Amino acid sequence: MSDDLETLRTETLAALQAAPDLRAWDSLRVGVLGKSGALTGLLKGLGAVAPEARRERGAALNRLKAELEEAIEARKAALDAAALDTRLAAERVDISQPPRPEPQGSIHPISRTMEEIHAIFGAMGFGVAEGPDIEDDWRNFGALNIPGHHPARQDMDTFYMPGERDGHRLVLRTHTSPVQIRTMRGQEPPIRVICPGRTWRADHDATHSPMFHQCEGLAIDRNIHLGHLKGCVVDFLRSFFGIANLPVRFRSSYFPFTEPSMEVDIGWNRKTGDIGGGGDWLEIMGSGMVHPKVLANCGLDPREWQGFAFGMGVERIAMLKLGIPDLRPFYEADLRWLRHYGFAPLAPAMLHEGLA
Ligand code: 2NL
Repeated sequence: MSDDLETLRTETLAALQAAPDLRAWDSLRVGVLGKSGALTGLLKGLGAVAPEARRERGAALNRLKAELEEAIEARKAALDAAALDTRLAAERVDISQPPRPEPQGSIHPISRTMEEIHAIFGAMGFGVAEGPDIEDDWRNFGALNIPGHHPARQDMDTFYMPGERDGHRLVLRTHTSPVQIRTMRGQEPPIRVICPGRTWRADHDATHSPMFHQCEGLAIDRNIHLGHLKGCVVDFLRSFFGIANLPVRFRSSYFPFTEPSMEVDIGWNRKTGDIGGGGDWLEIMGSGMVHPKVLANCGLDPREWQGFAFGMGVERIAMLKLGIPDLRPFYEADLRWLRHYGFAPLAPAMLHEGLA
């Protein structure tokens, strides 16, 4: 190989090894193999070489070109690998690090309370029935034996909606009883359902909200009697409050849709607010045997079918169980209140926990 080719070879190989990065590598490549590169220039000058020396020099130039091309590609591969190593080292993830805490939502105490009611009655064999918030006044009042002159029907307590259905005025349901009317009219007994849901009354102060929640329950079968009602309600209350010997009292009362009707009281301490002992009584729910007229309104023969029903306010029993003093924050979406009174999303609903 002639001296000028040997020099080009040595210098290029040395410069390649010294090229610190892909930029330096690329300008070196262009300087040797590019359009006006050193080797390209020598190839172009071949024509001016004397014919007797041209063949040998041409062959030497081509060998040099092949060698340099290979060396240049090899250097690129080495630089690429080094760049990847640097990046991998810089971007390494330490999988032993604990995860960063993320804000987590919580279950609203109303939802949680309804889940607990569902879990307890579910274990007794009750299913869940739901219905629309907008009802007609026959399902909300008439079918339940609530007379037209009843104060609950007056405009001051009930939200009446524009329009009508089958000649009946539309209302926002004032209780979840219309769901039970739908259930009795829609399926054959035996029936065991609870009906949790949103209810509406034109009432707004510290202890009343125009929107609130109720859970009613209904069992219809042959030969259902007051003993079944008392057994289910006492078991429910003791399970819900987690107090095995919770005192429960049934006090005779009146509802148009049940006969006989009973208010249910639990033992508590009026001074401390503690549920359980204390010698005082607190009204907690209403109950009774479904009125024969209500059964007949649903197409059931009262001589064949009987049943019991009950109803409770979800906010009220949630406040008592959880020690929540004020009704209004339930609907204010205050994150501090929700974090304080909310429940972990994946915690299962309690089921007969705390019973001795
Ligand atoms: C209360 C009282 C009660 C019912 C609700 C009911 C439903 C049908 C037939 C008969 Cl379809 N009764 N529901 C019965 C007794 C009491 O609730 O104080 N609720 C907060």
